[in-house]
Amino acid sequence: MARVFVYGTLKKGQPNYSRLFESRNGKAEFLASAFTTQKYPLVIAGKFNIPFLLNLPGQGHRVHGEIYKVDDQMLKFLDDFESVPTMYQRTMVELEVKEWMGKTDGEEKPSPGSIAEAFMYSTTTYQSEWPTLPSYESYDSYGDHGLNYVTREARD
Ligand code: PCA
Repeated sequence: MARVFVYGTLKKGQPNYSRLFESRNGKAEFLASAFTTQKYPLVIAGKFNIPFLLNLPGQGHRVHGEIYKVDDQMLKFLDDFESVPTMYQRTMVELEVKEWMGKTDGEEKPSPGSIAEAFMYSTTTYQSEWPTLPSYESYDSYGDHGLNYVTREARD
């Protein structure tokens, strides 16, 4: 079992959320809403409007997202889906819990403001202009920016 922090298209209501709940991919369980303790640039880039969290701590915003508990099969599926290690790298991130909703197997529920750690899909290999793109605190594919994510199925 592992914890994964998602900030992009895998969040609830976003275009890839359903991948977390396709049983052939493995298992996932929502644990908490959270945000990064450090600031990072979260930009939307490329012709498919893909969200990327650039591994440049200190720039941008404290990024909001969701923590899921996943089994090994789902972690492998996500690594593959996110094209690790070429497109994204799976790194550890420190988070501040907003609201813990999930089970904790006997332990006390982490309270709002407590610190948690999880994997996330960030990128260390990006184009030089990406850090100058607008950065977002909370990703929404359907936001005012008009940069709707282009799903895999819709790419040619
Ligand atoms: N999927 C991963 C990384 C960016 C994306 O769109 C996520 O939601 O965290």
